[in-house]
Amino acid sequence: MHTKLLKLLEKEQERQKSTLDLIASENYTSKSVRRAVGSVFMHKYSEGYPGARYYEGNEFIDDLENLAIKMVKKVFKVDDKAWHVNVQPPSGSIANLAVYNAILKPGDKILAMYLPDGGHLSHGWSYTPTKERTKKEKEEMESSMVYYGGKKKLTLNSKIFNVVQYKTDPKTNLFDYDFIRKLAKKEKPKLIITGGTAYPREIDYKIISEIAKEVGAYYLADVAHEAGLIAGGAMNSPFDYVDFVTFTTHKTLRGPKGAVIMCRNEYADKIDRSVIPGFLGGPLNHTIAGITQALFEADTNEFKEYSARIIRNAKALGEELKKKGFDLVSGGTDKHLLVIDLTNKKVLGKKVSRALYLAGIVSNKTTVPYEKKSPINPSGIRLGTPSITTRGMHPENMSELANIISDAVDVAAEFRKLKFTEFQEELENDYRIKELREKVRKICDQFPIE
Ligand code: DSN
Repeated sequence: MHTKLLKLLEKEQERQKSTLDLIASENYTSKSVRRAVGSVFMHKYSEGYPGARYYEGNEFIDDLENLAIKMVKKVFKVDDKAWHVNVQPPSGSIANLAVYNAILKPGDKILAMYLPDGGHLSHGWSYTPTKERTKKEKEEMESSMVYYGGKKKLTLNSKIFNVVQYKTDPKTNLFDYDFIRKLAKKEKPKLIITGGTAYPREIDYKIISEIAKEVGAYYLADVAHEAGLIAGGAMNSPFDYVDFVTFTTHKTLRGPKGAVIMCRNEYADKIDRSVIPGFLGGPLNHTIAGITQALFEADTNEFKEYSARIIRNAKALGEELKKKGFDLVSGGTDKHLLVIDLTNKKVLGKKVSRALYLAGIVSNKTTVPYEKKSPINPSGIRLGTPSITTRGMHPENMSELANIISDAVDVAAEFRKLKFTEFQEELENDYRIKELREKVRKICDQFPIE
């Protein structure tokens, strides 16, 4: 390897080893997953599907893709005859677009979760810049429970489809299923989507499927965040209720970055033709190999225990943070992530996530429900436990972690009035942040990664 590249690789390895990753959508893969991804599978072109490829030389790639599909069905415990699997989408966004492309026509209506409440860009997002917003749009963004979008169509799907978004209840930050039912009856969407990146609670797939049936809509559950927790039996499975499931493979499922579409068999051809030639040329066979290895790892009792512990850790961390006066969106979590509204701490997400990073804790800023600030400097941070659980941490370790987080936020609050660069300089030199950084290093040594 070229020394310049090797140096970067070593630096990134050291960064990962010596920091605690609390980004809810990340994880550490096993050496075996990394070996599969770094393998000769990456050299091969294999446009098409097993048994029907455009290029020669695909006999083992066919076996690989069939094995991946078999393992997806096994791990998610779906009826082999009722469900179809496509393991080729390179990302969750492409997987979602491929579902829309398979079943919708331009102009069709999609009902999905509001992005700032924790939905996802790939479910459609448009907005009107603050200065140009009408009173009605302002009200829609800040207090209404439904959002009809703005002038600026930021994502391809919002340019093609008519996206309406439901929000959480402003008092509880939970979904109000009666409201979603009324909205669906009024809007008559062609597709209802659930799932996203920052809704800390279980989603009631059964109720949404009933609503979808009542209004004649397809139902897509995007379980990118929950996939590993569903595979491990720690969260409810959507498969009895939905038409389509999409998920990424690198979050709680602990594989390489990639994605999977699952659909009821009747949509198999539409989905496959939507993925290729609709979106892809050759699939990333090395990624499919890594996903297959991750699925074998997910098909074990260890993984079952791991996925349950991710949630126990998140709950324990949430409780410890609450003791420190942190305000958790929806009051807690049913899964692997916590969304903290920092409004009462008087310092916003951008500065807090930087303060935590300087202390060795990697997180991300996030919007909170009914967000009033810009997404560039939103009111919240999101914390997740998949990676620290992979490191071997348990609920009893969460109090120490909460103390470090709380102390770092206190320091951030002290310097909150400084401009961002000055704030960062001040914190880099602050002895308290340095002490916290040392504590984090010790935890990293105590719970090493492979
Ligand atoms: N970027 C992912 C997340 O952090 O949740 C979603 O795509």
